[in-house]
Amino acid sequence: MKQRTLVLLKPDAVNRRLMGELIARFEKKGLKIVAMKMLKVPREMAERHYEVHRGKPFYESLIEYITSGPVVAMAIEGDNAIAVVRKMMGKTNGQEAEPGTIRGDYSMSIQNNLVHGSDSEESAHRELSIFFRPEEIVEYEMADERWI
Ligand code: 3AN
Repeated sequence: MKQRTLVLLKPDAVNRRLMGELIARFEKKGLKIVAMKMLKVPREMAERHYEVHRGKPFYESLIEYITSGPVVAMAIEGDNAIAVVRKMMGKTNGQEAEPGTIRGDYSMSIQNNLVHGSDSEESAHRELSIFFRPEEIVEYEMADERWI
């Protein structure tokens, strides 16, 4: 089933100069980037994005982290894209994430774990609408689509 998901390359990914490597992983997997922008997330937007975590002990620190520097937001499309991206990200805690996953290969932290990917269709829909206006999502066909 074709799905769209929101992926964020978080401030640690940008500051560690890992943007290109991480974007390349999603491209090489055969996923399709249909929107992409760099921005500094305003506090109000971060609070909306992380509203399910409000009240948790790590909430304030999470908001501080995600607003601490630029992020890259992407809408990524593909067959079962939500689960595929989550699998590529690995477990939340970088120390437990399997090698071969993004967090398993590049993160030692539970908070500074480089990427965000929506965890359900409902969150994907909600989160995409926080970061992108509908007209910012680009409909196009990849030349190699039938090989993927
Ligand atoms: P995931 O990003 O793996 O879906 P969530 O949705 O449970 O993880 O948590 C959202 C973000 O909150 C994580 N990416 C991480 O940055 C941060 N986080 C989650 N759990 C903790 C924790 N126990 N301590 C600090 N930060 C956390």
